[in-house]
This record gives sequence, structure tokens and C-alpha cells, in this order.
Amino acid sequence: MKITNVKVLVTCPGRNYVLVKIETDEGLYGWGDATLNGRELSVASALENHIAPLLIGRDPDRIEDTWQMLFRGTYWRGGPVLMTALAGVDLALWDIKGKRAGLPVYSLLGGKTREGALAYSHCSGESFEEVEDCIRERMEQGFKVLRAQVAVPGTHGTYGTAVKRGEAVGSVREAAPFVEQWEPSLYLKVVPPLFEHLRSTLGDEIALLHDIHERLNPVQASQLARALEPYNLFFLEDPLRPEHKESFRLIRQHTTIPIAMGELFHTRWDALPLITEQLIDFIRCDIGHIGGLTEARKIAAIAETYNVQTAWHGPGDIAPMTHAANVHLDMAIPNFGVQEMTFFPEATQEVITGGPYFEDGYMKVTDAPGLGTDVNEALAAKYEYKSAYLPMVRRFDGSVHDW
Ligand code: KDG
Ligand code: MG
Repeated sequence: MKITNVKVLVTCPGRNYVLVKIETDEGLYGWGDATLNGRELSVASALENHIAPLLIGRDPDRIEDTWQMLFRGTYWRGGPVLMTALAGVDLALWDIKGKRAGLPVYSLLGGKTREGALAYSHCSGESFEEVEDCIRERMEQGFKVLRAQVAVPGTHGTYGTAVKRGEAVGSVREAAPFVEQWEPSLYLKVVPPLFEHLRSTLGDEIALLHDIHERLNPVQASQLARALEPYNLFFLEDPLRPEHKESFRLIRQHTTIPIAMGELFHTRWDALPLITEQLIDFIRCDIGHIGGLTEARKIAAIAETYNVQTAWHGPGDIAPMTHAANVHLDMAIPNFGVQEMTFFPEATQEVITGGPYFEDGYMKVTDAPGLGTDVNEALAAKYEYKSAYLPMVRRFDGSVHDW
């Protein structure tokens, strides 16, 4: 079998997605996701202009060799754009391999170790009561784990709390970046009382977690982690920027709260020191930004060795193919922890069909061969790309802060 064509499709059924279709001379094709929120066209260009020509004529069965060729063989390696492009190719090749074998990808990865992947969704609000109401609703839907974020009083646009403006978490704004406000001292004051409220009203049964989104410095993150200890968090996510791996030691020295990290990592070497030094409890790389399943399964194996569990990134700004890859891997590995999930809007589900589904607190995949997703290309073509940016963050004094 040979690769005959690589099609890159940029579509915006609600938000922008970059989809990769790899076609073969035997009529089999596979779909991958190469979406990088706010930088979609850079990845599409890398794929179309630089990567696709290298794939034509190759055997799609040789996933590892293709991965090595695109990562090591091209000299310029790593970074969000190239690793997202590589993930798009990688997922499409795993999809083809599964279809060719007539097996779901989890079966190619070693077969099921569990019946479903424990899932979490997001709850947020302008007040503690709004967050609580959202959690109660989600618990009725069957969720056993939930992320809780609350607006920081005195600021506008707190990360993860845009429900009032009708926007999904991390959603993009057209034309120019929306500027959010951020002050660490105000944030540090509001988060512990949020969890005190949630535990006193909801009890201990529901597992709760919180995303700092890499906005604190090491001492602030340690202070927050300590303050949150009484509330039995499932994990505290992304306390520091990925550049400051050595600072995770400080957090560990001050608290036993479980720590999760990784959505901004691009290779296994980014994740390595945190895993081998056991500075985190959950590795949560984005399979769509670290080169796909081929790299993620290696990271999972390294993590298994060091007693670290997985919690792959699962936001709405990666397409259902990556969510499918998440769950196929979750089903197969022994050290799965939890899976972040998204309910995609109808328009997205009409364009990208199939993918994992939610059932009583767990994500599941069907036994369809490959990743189990497909694309309605005619419909996708009707949703043209829209220029869009992630928000930016500024402090009260006007200076830029990490978003
Ligand atoms: O594009 C950025 C989003 O994917 C990110 O903000 C979402 O932090 C996130 C999460 O944990 O889902
Ligand atoms: Mg996050």
C-alpha cells in the first residue's frame, strides 16, 4: 500500500479545526487532527508545503519510521507547530492501520485494560453558588470528577469562567485578542474559599480539580497548593510554566496535593524530568501537540515506570480525532488516571462524525476499525476558516502576563 495524497482541510464549524486526510492507492484513507488554537494556518502550511510532499509514495503501515523521518530526519524538530503537524499525520496513519486490520486502535495498542475512561468536564461561574449549581447538574449527568473555576472578583475575564459571555473555555475571539485581567493576589484569595464552599455544600463524594493555567510563580503555587490541601483535590493542574520544571520541587516540598502538568509539552523530553523525579502525579500532554499516539504511548510507558498516571488534555480546541486517540490510549494503558472531555456542538459533530462518547461518567469508543471518526468534506467546506486569537492577559498595571 502507498500514500497517494495528503489533504489538509481547515474548517470552522463553531471554531477552527485543521484536519489531515491521508489517502492510499488501495482506497483506504485515514483522518488526523492538526489543530493548534490560534495558529491553525501555520500548521496547515507546514503540512501542505513541507510535510505532505515527503509522504507521497510511502507505505502508510510504517508509522514509527515515518514518525522518525519527520521528527529526526528533517533536522528542525519540536515546537508546537511541527509537533501538531506530526500528530495530524500520525493519527491519520494509525486510523489507516486500524481500518486495514479491521480493528479499533485500542486493540492495536495491546487491547483493553478497562471498560471505560473515567472522565471530567468543566464547571465554572461568576459566584461560588453558580459553580456549585453547575457541579450538581454535571453530577446528575453521571460525572464523578469535575474541574471547578470561579471568576476573580475585581477583575474581568478570569480563565475558565467565560460562561456569562456564552463562550467556551479557551475559545478564540475574532480579529484581535480579547484582553483579560489578572492579579495573582486576588486569585489566591478566592480559590481556597471556593473549595471550602464546594466541600461544605457538596460533601466529599465528588472528585474536584482546579486548573491554575501556569499563571503563578513557584512560591504562590506552593501557597495555593497548601491552602487547598484540606479540600482533597483530585489534582491541581499546571501550577507553573513548562520552562520552570525545577521549581516543581518547591511545590512538592510544601504539599502532598496531587499535581498534574503537561498540556504545553511537545516531546517526551519535556515531560521526562517531572516524571523521573516524581514531581507530578498526572502527566497531561496533548496528544495533538506532542506528535500523536506514537509519542504519547512512549510517554505513558515512561510514566508507568515512575508511578505517574495519565490525564491527556481534552479541550474543545482539538478535534474529535484527538479525543478519539485519547480514549483509545486510555483503554489500552495500565496507568490511565482520568480523561478531560468535551461535548462538541452539533455543527462540529455534523462535520466530524463518530469519536468517543460519554456514558455514566466514562468516555468510551466503539469497536469501529481505526480511530472511529470520519469527516463530511462537503459540509466542512461550507464552514470557512475565521481569523481568531486566544485571549491575552494583562495585570492591573497594564503589563503582559502568561495566559
Ligand atoms: O488552547 C488553549 C486551551 O486548550 C487550554 O486553555 C485548555 O487549559 C486547558 C484545559 O485544561 O483544558
Ligand atoms: Mg489546562
